[in-house]
Amino acid sequence: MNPIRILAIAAAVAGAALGAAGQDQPGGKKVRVGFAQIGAESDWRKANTESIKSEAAARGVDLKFSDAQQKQENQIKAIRAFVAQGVDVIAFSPVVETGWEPVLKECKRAGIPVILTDRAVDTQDPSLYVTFIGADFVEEGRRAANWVVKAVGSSANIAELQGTPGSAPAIDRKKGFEEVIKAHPGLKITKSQSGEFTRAKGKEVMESFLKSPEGKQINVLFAHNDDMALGAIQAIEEAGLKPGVDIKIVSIDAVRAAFEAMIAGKLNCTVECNPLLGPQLFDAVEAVMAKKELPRRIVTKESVFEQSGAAATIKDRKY
Ligand code: GZL
Repeated sequence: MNPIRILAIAAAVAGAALGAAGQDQPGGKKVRVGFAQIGAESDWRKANTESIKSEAAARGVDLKFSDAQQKQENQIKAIRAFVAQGVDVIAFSPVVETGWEPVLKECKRAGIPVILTDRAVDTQDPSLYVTFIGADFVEEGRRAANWVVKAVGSSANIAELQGTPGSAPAIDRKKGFEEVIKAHPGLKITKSQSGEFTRAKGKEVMESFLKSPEGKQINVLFAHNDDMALGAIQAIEEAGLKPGVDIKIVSIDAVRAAFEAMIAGKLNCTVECNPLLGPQLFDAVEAVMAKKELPRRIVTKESVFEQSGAAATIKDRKY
C-alpha cells in the first residue's frame, strides 16, 4: 500500500481517537474546506492529492474535493460551487496563471478566504488570496541547468519538453533554465515543445524530436517533469538509443518512478518538487480560521537527486 496512505490511516485513527484534531469550530462544527485540484495528470499530482486528502482526514476537516481534468473552466465551476455551499476556506492549484480574477472576486464578496497551493496566479490585486504555498519553480529550472553544466560541460544541443502552456511551473522552470544556460553560448535549446506534463504526450513529442533534422544531434533532454521524461525514455529506447547514455536526461519532481529510472541508468538527474503540501495547507487553514497573520508566500524546501545516490535514497522517499 502507498506509504502516504499508511501514514494517513494511522493519523486518521489517532485523530479520531483524540477527537477532531484542532480543526473543529466552536460547538464542534467541522471546518469545511473546498479544494479544486487540477487533475491526475502525473505521479506528482496523485501524490499531491493523496497528501491533501489524508491530512484533511487526519485533522477532521470536512473536505469538498474536485478534479478538473486539467481544465480551467472546471476549476472555476468547482470554486463557484464551493462559494454556493458556503465553505469556510477555498484552496486550489491554478492550472494556468491567468483568468482567475472574476471568480476570486466572487470568493472575496462572499467573505471566503482563498489559499493557493502548488501554482501561482497572475493578479494585480493581492487581496484576492491569503497565501501561496509552493515551490520556487525558477530555482528548480536553475538547478536543472546547473546540473547540465556540471555533467555535460558548456556545449550541447538540448531538447526541452515543456509543461502545460501558460502554467506557472512551465513558465518559471523554462525561465530559470535559460537564465543559467545563457552564460554558456555552447548550450543550445534546439527543440522545445509542450508535453503537457503527461507520459503519453512526452513520448509522442520526443518521437517527433528524434525524427526531426536536429534529432540526431540531441545530446541532452530537459523535461519539466518526470512523467514526460519517462515517456521520452520509452521513445528514445524505441529509436534504438540508450537513454541516460546517448542522451543525458534531467527532469523535475523526484517521484519514485524517477528514482527507479535513475537506478536503471536511464535518467541522470531529477530536481525535487515536493507534492506533500497537505500539512502546510491545513496549518494555513487553521491560521486563517484563528484569524492569525500568514506570510504571503510559503516556499517548500527541495533537493536535487542524481543517479549515483538514487539506490541509497529511494527507500526514504514518501512519493
Ligand atoms: C509542480 C506541479 C507540476 C508538476 C507536474 O508544482 O504543478 O504539475 O511538476 C504536475 O508533475 O503535473
